[in-house]
Amino acid sequence: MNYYKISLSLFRFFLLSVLSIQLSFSQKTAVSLKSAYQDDFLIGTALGTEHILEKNEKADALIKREFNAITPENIMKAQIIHPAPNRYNFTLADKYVEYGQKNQMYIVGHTLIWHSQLPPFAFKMNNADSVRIFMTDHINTVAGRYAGKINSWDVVNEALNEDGTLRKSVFLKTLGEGYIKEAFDLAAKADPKAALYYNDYNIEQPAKRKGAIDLIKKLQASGTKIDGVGIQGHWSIHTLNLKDIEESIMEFSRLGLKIAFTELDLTVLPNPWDLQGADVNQRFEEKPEMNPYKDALPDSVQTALADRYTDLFKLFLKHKDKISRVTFWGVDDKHSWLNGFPIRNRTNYPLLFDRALEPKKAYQAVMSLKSAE
Ligand code: 9MR
Repeated sequence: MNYYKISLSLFRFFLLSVLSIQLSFSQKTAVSLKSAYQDDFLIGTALGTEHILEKNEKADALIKREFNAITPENIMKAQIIHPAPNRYNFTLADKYVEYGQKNQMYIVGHTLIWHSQLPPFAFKMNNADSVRIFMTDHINTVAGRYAGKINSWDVVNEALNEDGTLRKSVFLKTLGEGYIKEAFDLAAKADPKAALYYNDYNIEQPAKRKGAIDLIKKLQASGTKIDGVGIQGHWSIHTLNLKDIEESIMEFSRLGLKIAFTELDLTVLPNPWDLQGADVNQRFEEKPEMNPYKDALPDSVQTALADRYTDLFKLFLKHKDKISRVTFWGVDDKHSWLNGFPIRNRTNYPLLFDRALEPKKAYQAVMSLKSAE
């Protein structure tokens, strides 16, 4: 009898130990970026038309497995969604929002007011009235249509020059600097539930950061709702500046804002002109020496990319209480805009998934930060 009881409790003990080992194993070995970082911040990706239409089964499975936030890379830009004064084209944007809803993803709207990718008619606007009509109609119609469905809007995109002054866009020239407040107020009214962000590149750099801080302080002082700042994060493995990024996280968060890294990618290609950022109007001539990894990425560069991503995500984790989301600008290397900018037809490797949609060393590096915690 005693012998029977002892073996029963030994058996129970054994069973419980196996179960708890299994449990802690499954907690430590997350199967995706979004599950690894679920207690920290959202992990997003930018979707192209082919992703929204679920054209490629492997890409589709990858997106649903790895990411819990999405941004439309192009299809919500005014040029596409608002091609003529009284004409809107919502086909793809509707599909994008449905895609996010059915997959329970955090849905970002990108972007309401941007000087670039405007429809041809908007470039012809030359007085305050016509620009105000465009802006009001655009924000009311687009943000209004998706009210309650979009979780966060990039309300104004790239309003600043590198020295922190305001970019002389059609909006600034006709409406003055008040256009930024007008845009945020219109968005807050059209979709009161969406988180409203100011989004820009290089705003981690001191001069431009100061411009962004001044702009945000003015909005706040005037009672305008602004919830966060999007630091785009188009960086390079050669020049990544963690100090600037950390200072920006601290300074923007002191304004009471959430920080999102909205368009993260790390170019590995040479950049002799020391070009930084993402001004889509800059292009440089094609030269073979500017495309050194045409056929494959050497191990040393693959490792350097993984190391820079490790540095970045360590910093993000250190400040996870201030960060709402980290979104990669694209799903995989083949799909990245950096294959065509600032020089056309190059082979770049800026993301965590390769051209065959397989995870790279950089992916393992980002994942292993969490299993090591
Ligand atoms: O990745 C986008 C690329 O496909 C477009 O051709 C380009 C112009 O619309 O915009 C790219 O995305 C930009 C984003 O919307 C705003 N920040 C800079 C991004 C890279 O240029």
